[in-house]
Amino acid sequence: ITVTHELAKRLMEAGGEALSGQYLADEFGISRTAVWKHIKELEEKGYTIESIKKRGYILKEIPDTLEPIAIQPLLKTAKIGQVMEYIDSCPSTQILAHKFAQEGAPDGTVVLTETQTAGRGRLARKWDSAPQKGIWMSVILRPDVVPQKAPQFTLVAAVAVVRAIEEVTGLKPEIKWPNDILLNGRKCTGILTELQSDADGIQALIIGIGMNANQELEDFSPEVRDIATSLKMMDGKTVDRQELVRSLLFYLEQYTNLYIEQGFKMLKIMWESYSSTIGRPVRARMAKETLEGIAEGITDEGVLQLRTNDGKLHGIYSADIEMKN
Ligand code: BTX
Repeated sequence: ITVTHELAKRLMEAGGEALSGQYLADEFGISRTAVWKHIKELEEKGYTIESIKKRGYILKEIPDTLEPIAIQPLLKTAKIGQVMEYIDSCPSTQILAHKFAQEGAPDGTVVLTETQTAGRGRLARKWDSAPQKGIWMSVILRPDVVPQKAPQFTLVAAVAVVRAIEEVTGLKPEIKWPNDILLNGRKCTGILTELQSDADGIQALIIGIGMNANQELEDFSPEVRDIATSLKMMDGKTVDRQELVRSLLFYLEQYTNLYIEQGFKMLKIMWESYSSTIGRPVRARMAKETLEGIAEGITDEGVLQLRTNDGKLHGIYSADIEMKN
């Protein structure tokens, strides 16, 4: 953490109160001129800082960027996001995260970008990632669990996403098994969990989260306009993306810890309470077949239980789910 980082942190924490140049100089053990230089550096990054004679510096506005300097100071996690890689534009944060993981990036490393040129969903589908409008993020985790448990992290992440959206916007999203977060039946977030494993087990889990935050309808490509929505489109309010990232990382840490320590039981209850799938008639499209029936629940392993009309109960590990009316 650099002095500029620390300075940004102090100004953010001051919550609109002035901090004097002398106070800051003493805190950091540098001269007041040096403090002023760091203030200028923040201003060049787009921070609006008011300096008032005899009183000091007040932070007025932070630019709408997902740079670590704008996120980390108020981050309430012990692990996730303590290392953050930020890049203005990239093909896909998943690709980058895989590379960083192979190079030894620590547990909890977060990769963030403003836009992706080749954002991806499951089965090589495209993920629309409008510049500066969403949260396009991959989180590297190195949990000590067997590879079979990897899909459950998608469910755990889904609960974290819902909690973060609720906390920051007050909106009430639903989860569609396994990885869609919906508002009014439209997708506002997608989650993609990928795995690096070898004979010793999981080397890294790469959890990709794509959240539509501030898009207007025209910001989406025509192919997804009928199925997608953003938080802003739901309540007309521009959401603070930095706060959303912080909240998301906080809950992701809470719930992945809970999962690793206590298993899926508690999270299953939470997941089911947010689910739009359970208890409803659905159609499950899988690679080889399509089944219709009632989604009765998920198992402790996160497997969807689907009862078809002939009374048989099927365990579904991976599928696209359509709701039937
Ligand atoms: P999925 O396969 O469940 O969903 C992909 C489908 O969702 C697409 O085929 C399209 O119909 C629709 N779609 C595409 N873009 C959007 C969007 N922005 N909003 C709503 N619907 C959309 C879901 O896969 C997993 C997505 C993970 C995305 C993150 S972003 C950060 C990370 N990097 C990366 O390349 N992927 C992940």
